[in-house]
Amino acid sequence: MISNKTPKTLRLLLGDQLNINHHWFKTIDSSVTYVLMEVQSETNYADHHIQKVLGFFGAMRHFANQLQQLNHQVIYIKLNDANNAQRFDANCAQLIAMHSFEKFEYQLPDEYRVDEHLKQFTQTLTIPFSVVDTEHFYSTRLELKNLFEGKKMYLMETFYRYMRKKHHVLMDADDKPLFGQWNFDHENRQKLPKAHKPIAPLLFNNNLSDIEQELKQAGIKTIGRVDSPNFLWPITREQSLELLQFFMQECLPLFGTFQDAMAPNEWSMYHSRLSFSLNIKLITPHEVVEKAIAAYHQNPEKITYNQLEGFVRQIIGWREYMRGIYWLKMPEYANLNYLEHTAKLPDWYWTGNTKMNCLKQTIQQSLNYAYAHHIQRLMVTGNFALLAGVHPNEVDAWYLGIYIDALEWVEITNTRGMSQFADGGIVGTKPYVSSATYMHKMSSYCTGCYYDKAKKVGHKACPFNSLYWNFYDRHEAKLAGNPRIGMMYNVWRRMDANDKAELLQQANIYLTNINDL
Ligand code: FAD
Ligand code: DLZ
Ligand code: SF4
Repeated sequence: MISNKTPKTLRLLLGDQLNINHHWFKTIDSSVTYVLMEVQSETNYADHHIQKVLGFFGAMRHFANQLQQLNHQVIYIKLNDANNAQRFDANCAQLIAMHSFEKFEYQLPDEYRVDEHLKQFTQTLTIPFSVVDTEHFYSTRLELKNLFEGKKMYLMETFYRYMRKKHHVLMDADDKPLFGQWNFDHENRQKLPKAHKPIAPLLFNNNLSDIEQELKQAGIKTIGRVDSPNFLWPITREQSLELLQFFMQECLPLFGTFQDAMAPNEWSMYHSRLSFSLNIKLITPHEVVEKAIAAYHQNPEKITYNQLEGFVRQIIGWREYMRGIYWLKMPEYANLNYLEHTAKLPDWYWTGNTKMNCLKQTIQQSLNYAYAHHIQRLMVTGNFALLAGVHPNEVDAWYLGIYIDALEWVEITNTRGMSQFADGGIVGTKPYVSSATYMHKMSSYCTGCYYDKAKKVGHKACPFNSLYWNFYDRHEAKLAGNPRIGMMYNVWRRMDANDKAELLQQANIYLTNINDL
């Protein structure tokens, strides 16, 4: 006789799989046990920011409690538990043997590394196993690959339009983009006016001091600072929804306008700071997009369409696109170094102790809050690392550790691809480099900086200015043919020979003394 009884099942939940609306949790089944575990394989694969580890553990512990309160059976392995084998596979194997589980189930990991780890683990099992979707993203892992099958270019804009059409987001009844245009960026991206004070960010005060003690006890190496009794990031779905609501009311009306603006001591401006909640799946991209559209309809005078479109593009465009590229190109992607960069990351990336105000501000706020907004990541820290010729492995390691939202699937495509051009143009069509001109256009960092933004060479000349030309000169063979930057090579080639030599000499002095800048 065939029995209909569910086999005694162990279901693994990773730290970034905290989606309470997953179909797994719709029924209470006494034959199913969920396991969440704090393990050193995850705390130690990078030098993480203390706020990142606390955020993950705090959210995982809350989620486990929530499941228990809903009457699900849960095993929670804490970092310092006596039997913790400190790896997903070893802990699961131990539990399966100890409790005689008859089936093992897990959700698709977002990272290639963990995906491989769990695939290998399941090959060792003598019980049946299965893997299910996380039910979080708009697109599947391979949807971008299928869309671009046979194509040489993987344009984000093509993917974005496909997503808009497929999910009928910001489309009219005739399946055309609202207001006849896909992209309203030309109305966005202004500098912050002098007298303008951005809204203060909504902060939480979760007490995570116990977890901080446990990390100390275990000797986990972390970077950055934290006020652990008043942990400021959301760690529950309720808090994430509160932050989402705050964004819609207070930030979305100016999101696009000041999306690229930077100012000293303003660490989040009008950005949503939802990336952590999204990446650990406390909220879904669908609900973020739906809430933004609803907020626009409720208040069209306050939230103009360009703000809404700019924001929606980040979520269904960039975020899903980066994930698609990741699953298309891994594992090769992690070794790409198109520009053959070899330098070390300057020491001050870990302290913020540099005289360059833009870098000092961005790095210090990253150490204080485990956060910097997109343009700070791209055009300040990323820009400098690229100009300085830093090896992409070093740049990746820094980004993977320092930001609370950093998970490889979204970190590496942004860092190695968009920011460092190490993929030779898969994600971006040109390297994002700039001199002090851009920094001054989009920020007020240059005012009050030790260096002079207008000087290219000599005492106190802004390092970005000579490093910028040095970068183009060094990579002429690889970049001059790029139609988006050919114009810069015309300027460089027409420049007076003495001026060129002086610029290269200045760049050389800065690169040789990079730790003293
Ligand atoms: P907002 O500006 O409010 O944007 C809303 C949301 O859009 C974000 O929460 C995010 O989910 C999404 N989004 C926006 N831009 C991107 C993008 N380029 N790629 C993917 N999603 C995007 N994002 C991460 O989530 N994790 C990372 O590890 C990460 N590393 C980055 C490294 C570099 C070098 C660069 C240039 C960007 C990186 N990003 C990363 C993308 C982006 O900077 C962050 O998503 C964003 O700053 C998070 O802050 P926010 O939630 O306030 O974003
Ligand atoms: C980032 C992180 C950290 C620091 N610690 C843990 C952990 O101890 N246990 C866990 O399940 N997840 C952790 N995470 C998130 C994982 O790295 C993330 O779930 C995988 O990388 C996804 O592939
Ligand atoms: Fe940065 Fe140069 Fe401006 Fe100083 S002058 S803030 S180093 S761009």
